[in-house]
Formats: sequence, C-alpha cells, structure tokens
Amino acid sequence: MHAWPASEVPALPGTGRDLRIHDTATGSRVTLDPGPVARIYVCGITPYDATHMGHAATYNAFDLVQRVWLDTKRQVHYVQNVTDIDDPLLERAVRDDIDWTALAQRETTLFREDMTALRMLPPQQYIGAVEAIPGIVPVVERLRDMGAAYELDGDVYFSVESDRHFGEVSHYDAALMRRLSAERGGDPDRPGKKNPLDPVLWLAARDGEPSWDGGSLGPGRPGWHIECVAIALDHLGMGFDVQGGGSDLIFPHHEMGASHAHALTGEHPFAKTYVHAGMVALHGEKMSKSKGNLVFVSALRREGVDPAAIRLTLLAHHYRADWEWTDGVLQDAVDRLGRWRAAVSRPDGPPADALLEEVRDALADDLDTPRALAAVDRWVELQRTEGGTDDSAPGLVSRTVDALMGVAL
Ligand code: 5CA
Ligand code: ZN
Repeated sequence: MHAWPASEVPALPGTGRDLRIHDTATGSRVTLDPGPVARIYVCGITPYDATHMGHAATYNAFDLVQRVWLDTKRQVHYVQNVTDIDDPLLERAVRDDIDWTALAQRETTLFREDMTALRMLPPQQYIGAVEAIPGIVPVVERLRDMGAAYELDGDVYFSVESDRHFGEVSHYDAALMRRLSAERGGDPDRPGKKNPLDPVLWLAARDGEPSWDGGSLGPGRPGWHIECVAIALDHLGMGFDVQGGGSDLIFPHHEMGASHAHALTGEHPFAKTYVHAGMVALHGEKMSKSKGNLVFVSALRREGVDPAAIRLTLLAHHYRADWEWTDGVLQDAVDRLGRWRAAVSRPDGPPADALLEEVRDALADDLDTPRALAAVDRWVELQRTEGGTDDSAPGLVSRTVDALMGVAL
C-alpha cells in the first residue's frame, strides 16, 4: 500500500537529546539507544471508522518519537500496518451493507488524508494485512511445525505456554488477561483450547467470509497478532527499538505479538521498548468505534477547524494520560494557535535559542508536550508584552514547533 506524503521537517541548529521514554514492559523510563537508523513499528488502524481523535492522539505520540530521533541526526525506519481484514471490519461491512474491501479502502484513504493534514510523518512501509498474507502463512506453518501452535477444528491457535517470556509485556494477572482477551477479539471460552488465552493464528474459511490460500493450513484468513509480527519481522527484524500503540493494545495484542516472535525466532526481545499512549474519551467513555462516541478529524476539518489547532489540542495533553475531548480543549488550542501565529508574524522578537533547548529537553523527557507548549507560551507572551530585536527569533520559533511537534505556524 502507499502511505501519505511527507511534510518537510525544517532543519534546526545544534542537535537534540536522546529520548527517555516510559517502557511498558519494565514499567520504567528508559533512555533509548537506537543505532544510526532507529526502527519503529506502530500498529495501524482497522479501517472501518477513521480517524477519530483517539487514533490521532496515539499517532501524534509516535510522530513525536520520530521527530526527536530525527533531531539527533538519526534516520528513522518506520513501519505501520493496516488491519484490512479482521472480524470488526467484516461485522461493520455487514451492518452497513457495504463491500468490506470498499469500506477498508474508503477509510484508509480518509486516514491518509487526515495524517497528511495533521503533518504526521509517513511510514516507509505501509502494509495491509491482506497483502501480507503470503508472508504470514509460512510463519504460521513454522510455528505449527515447531510445536508452538496447534489445530482446533481446522483453526490454528498459538500456545502461549511455548514462550517463557509470556506476560512480560503487560505483567497483567491471569484474571485480567482473561477478561481483556474476551473483550478484545479473543475467545477464552472456546472449548478444546490448551489455554483459554491462546490466540488464533489462522482462521479456517467460514461461509460468507473472504478467505485466502493458506498452503498447508488450508484456505482461511490470518489472526490479528500474527499480522503485525510477520510485517515487523519482514521489514524491521527482531530487536527493533519501539513498538507503539494505544494502551488498549498492551494486552492481548502486544503481549501475544511478542510471544509469537520469541517462539518463532528463539530470540528475545521482539521490541526493545513497548510504548503506549493513553486513551482519549468523549462524554466520560473511551472513544471507540464500537461505542460510536467519536469525534472525527475529517469532520472537524470539514467544519473549517485548522489541522494545526487539532494537533495543538493533542499536544496539550501528555501522551500517557487518559483525557477527555471537549469543545473547550479545542477552543483553547484555537486561541493558542492564534497567539502563536501573531507572535511569529512580527519581524523580530526576544531571542529564541533558549526556547529551542527547552522544547528539546521537554520532549526528550518522556515526550512532555505540556511543558514544551508552556515554554513556547512564555516566549509568545514575552513577545506580546516586551517584544525584542532578534530578527532571527520568529523564524526559529516557527521552525522549532514545526520540526519537533509538526505544527505549521
Ligand atoms: N489495527 C489494530 C492495531 S494492529 C487497531 O488497534 N486498530 S484501531 O483502529 O482500533 O486502533 C488504531 C490505534 O489507535 C491503536 O494504537 C489504538 O490503541 C489507538 N486507539 C484506538 N482508540 C483510541 C482512543 N480512544 N484513544 C487513544 N488511542 C486509541
Ligand atoms: Zn498491531
């Protein structure tokens, strides 16, 4: 699949800081130490209802990770998937009486447009589950042949007991794992499984559902977790720097993915660091497609809201916090954008070199965007009240917020 066009990242003087970020698996802040090419896999959308503010907030977090890396003069190898075949997509297509491929295509197109408008950097590989099937089949066959997977009425399940590191991403207890498995696409109550938590790797063809050639597995379609593992291993290999997603992916998705990869390769870890963004809520509940309490990026754009204001709304919240979308938080961002634009439109202003370093410090410290915005606010306020004579300052402020936070003033 093609991704979306990259917005330019302006050059900044000097060099940024190494990123310290909260790692879910160790429960602590770690300083990332990527090579000259930092490797990141971010789980993509299931394209049946895109792009809501929760999605946008999560992709914003991982866009910042990349911008901090780029500022340290590294290159970034970024891979993202599209879950363009899975139960929820098929269910929505039936509900809305639309062809599932048309639904997936429509929503993926919208997602690309939203990501472009929000100045999110595109992945180098943007891979759909369907196009990844020829690579997924041999991976599932291998897991089965090595005894890490088993068959149940034609479906193939992964045995969580085959990975001695199982549980080390989420550290959740068995009861919570079981509850989340049931809520998030698993089938812990299906009789005949070795362990109720075992996730499906390959689902044998069902009547009325699309299916693909599965070689020795028979016709069917892939399970969810193995999709991301096959794509990540194909393009990034084991031990890549960051796997990212929202906190609802900690379990089962990222736990199972890690276990699949450990079993498959005999190596550990799958990702060196697991990073998770908080959940955005609307009216007191997590924004989710299944609940339908959504605010769409595209709807706001259509109403004439500047994408830079949407992005500033996201940046005003720490990426790990759960927060609530309200008209008030958007209005605050619209007002802030107006103040910032007025301040950088003047020909000169107070020196901004210290501001650049403050923004760098804040972002390198677990992506502390509220602190970064506060630093810009202070410069803007000084510009308004006292002004200054540094004629390079307004340009430097513009380039700082664009290069490091994707906000075009
Ligand atoms: N296709 C899978 C990942 S392989 C998937 O979870 N798709 S999704 O469309 O449901 O979600 C895409 C990303 O948005 C995931 O990282 C998910 O954690 C994140 N996300 C979903 N809802 C919210 C929300 N309300 N707040 C923050 N992030 C969210
Ligand atoms: Zn994923």
